Amino acid sequence: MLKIAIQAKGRLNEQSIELLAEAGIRVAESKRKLISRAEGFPLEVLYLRDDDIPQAVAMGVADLGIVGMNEVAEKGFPVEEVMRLGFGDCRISLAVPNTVDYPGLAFFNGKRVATSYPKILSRFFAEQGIQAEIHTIEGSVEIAPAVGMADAIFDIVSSGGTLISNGLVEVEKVFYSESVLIASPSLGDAARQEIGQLTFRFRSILESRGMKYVLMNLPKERLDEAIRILPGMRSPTVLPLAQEGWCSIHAVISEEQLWERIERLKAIGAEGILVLALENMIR
Ligand code: PRT
Ligand code: ZN
Repeated sequence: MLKIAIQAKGRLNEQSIELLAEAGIRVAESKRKLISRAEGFPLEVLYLRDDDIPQAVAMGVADLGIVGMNEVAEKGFPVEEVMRLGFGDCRISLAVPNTVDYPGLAFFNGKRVATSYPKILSRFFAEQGIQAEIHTIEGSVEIAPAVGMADAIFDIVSSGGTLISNGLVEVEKVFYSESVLIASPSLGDAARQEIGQLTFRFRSILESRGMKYVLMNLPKERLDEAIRILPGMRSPTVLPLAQEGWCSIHAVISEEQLWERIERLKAIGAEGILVLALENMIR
């Protein structure tokens, strides 16, 4: 049976459990548990701190893990990135006090930079030929400049609100991250096959996000024009209507395209347009 490590509590915990649930896999919420058996798939769930997940997977304590790319890159353990999971988006950026007149990367030469991501930062500085002092601190990195511990910080940013409320400005976006599914590199064929079943479910879920199922009635003579407007998995589904000269068209459209396409379809005579949520799209 596969073992998957997820974050016990924190930003990725809920969405990891939600993704599993959408894939038909029910797991206990962590609350003081270390390990639990899932329902709906042969899977054991290990609840860990996110910092420990890359190592647990590299050592084979867990076969799989759900964790931020930032942790994978910082820890540097040998794990396979199986797929990106589309949540936990953030970036790791360099930020300086808003009183600094920032001249570009050269600013960091000889400066003290506080971070919880020293490896990613030192790699970046080495590539850019910058010589700075990196101070590793865990937590509350954003207050380091105000208390005189550092001249700048290198930290996770998502909305940017934390930087602003600490009088800091984001000046270099260095590393983009989202949650990923990682796998132990030493897995056998049987485990890989089970992982394939799991990732098939995850891919279907991710692909159907942001998609809508659209149905409408249309005069048959405008069908060719409608097919050119509508994308589809292969092509739109066309069904006859009882009323002579009319048909019904069904198609899947992304949310970004939805309104523009609907306006064009209305313009060629589409009526009774229904837009439905799409639960899952299995290719
Ligand atoms: O206890 P454990 O070690 O498991 O959790 P943790 O406290 O180390 O991590 P946690 O739960 O805070 O974050 C887990 C993962 O979520 C991170 O490793 C990232 O991959 C991802 N993530 C996404 C974030 C953010 N967005 C984020 N905004 N992690 C942290 N933040 C912090 C950021 O540092 C800032 O201080 O949230 C604060 C608010 O950000 P703004 O820019 O929205 O204000
Ligand atoms: Zn952590």
